[in-house]
Amino acid sequence: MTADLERHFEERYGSRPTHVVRAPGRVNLIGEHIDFAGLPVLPMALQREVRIAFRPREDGLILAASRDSSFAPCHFELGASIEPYEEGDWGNYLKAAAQGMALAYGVDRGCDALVESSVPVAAGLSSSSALVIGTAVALAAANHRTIDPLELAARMADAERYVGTRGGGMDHAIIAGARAGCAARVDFDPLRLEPVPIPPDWRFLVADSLVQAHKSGGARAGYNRRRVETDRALGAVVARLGLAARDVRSYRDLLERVPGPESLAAAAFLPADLLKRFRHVVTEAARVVGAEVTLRADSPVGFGMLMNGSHASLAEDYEVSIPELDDLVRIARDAGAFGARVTGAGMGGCIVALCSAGTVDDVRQAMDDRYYAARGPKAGPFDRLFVAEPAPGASVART
Ligand code: NG1
Repeated sequence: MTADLERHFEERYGSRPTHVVRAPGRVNLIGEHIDFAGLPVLPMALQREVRIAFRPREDGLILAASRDSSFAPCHFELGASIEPYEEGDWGNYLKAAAQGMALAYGVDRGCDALVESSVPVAAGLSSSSALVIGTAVALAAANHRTIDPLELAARMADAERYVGTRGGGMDHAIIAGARAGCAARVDFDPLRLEPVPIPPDWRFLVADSLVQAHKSGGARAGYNRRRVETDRALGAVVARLGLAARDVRSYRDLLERVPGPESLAAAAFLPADLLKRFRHVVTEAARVVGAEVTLRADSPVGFGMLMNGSHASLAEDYEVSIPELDDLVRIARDAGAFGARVTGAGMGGCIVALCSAGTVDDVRQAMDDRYYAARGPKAGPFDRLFVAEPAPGASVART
């Protein structure tokens, strides 16, 4: 695969690349829409990855192309204030990273780059953040900078907001800092990563609904609106409890002072839609705590129940599921999965189902028969349905 990428690079730019970066996609096992609330989450990096072959330039230009011809080649000048392309243009993720690297580290040397990716786009597997982290790692190497992965992750979480999404920091953290064979509990402010090994018999099956949720386009408004509602709910409850807003800036601050059940009781006055958002965040935070315990205890039954609870909350309270995702979740559970849930931002994209080595083939078959067969050959079977392998974080190698 990499040899192929290097050959295409040479055809396009006339000489060999000097480096290849890989940056994995991620599947979030549990802890959805709470990273931006400052609460811990439990994602895992994937074997599906973005690869960038590049060669540093003497000037500050970035020339980039993708092996996927639906993404047009682009070029721009590195700098602290880069004019964005139109909304939805993939080049904005490159610009986000480039501007972030210029602002944070003063990098001024660009590169010629060729990108390829096996992470499905707009599927909740973080293809966008993999591209951002991958670009940042390339620019760091091109400028002879060694940057701590978690520091880079924190900077790039801020940098990706360039595309207009008010996202959290989960994706960048796991993409930059994952350890092979492990999921990780990600804590925020300050960003920390605690690897948690995946027991040998656990299989996380990822299934794409084939409904795309473009966060640089349509799904952005839905994501941001929920975030605003979630913040408003917090502000109202903090005021109701007579707490000082300057002391309680996040759900994490609140839950450190007022435990979940009491916070929920105090939120009963909220209008229905805000109460739902509030309840999702508070209950999901508790599920993440339980999930880490069940993962460490090798209890897939317990973990699966928490995944099911997470899906119900995302569907009913956070309202980011869609009928296709609910179908996939139901099929997985009927076929013997311990639990299943929408993963990532939702409104399209993928589900993740926890199976054992013994049941994973049955679950996969059931999804093929009951979901994909009716939808025709829109995507190869490998593309839409695969077992996630816990991969290491982003890296760069000389060619
Ligand atoms: P995806 O699934 O990649 O769209 C988004 C946010 C995460 C997190 C999840 C929901 C970005 C880059 N990613 O991820 O921070 O909030 O939604 O849990 O904004």
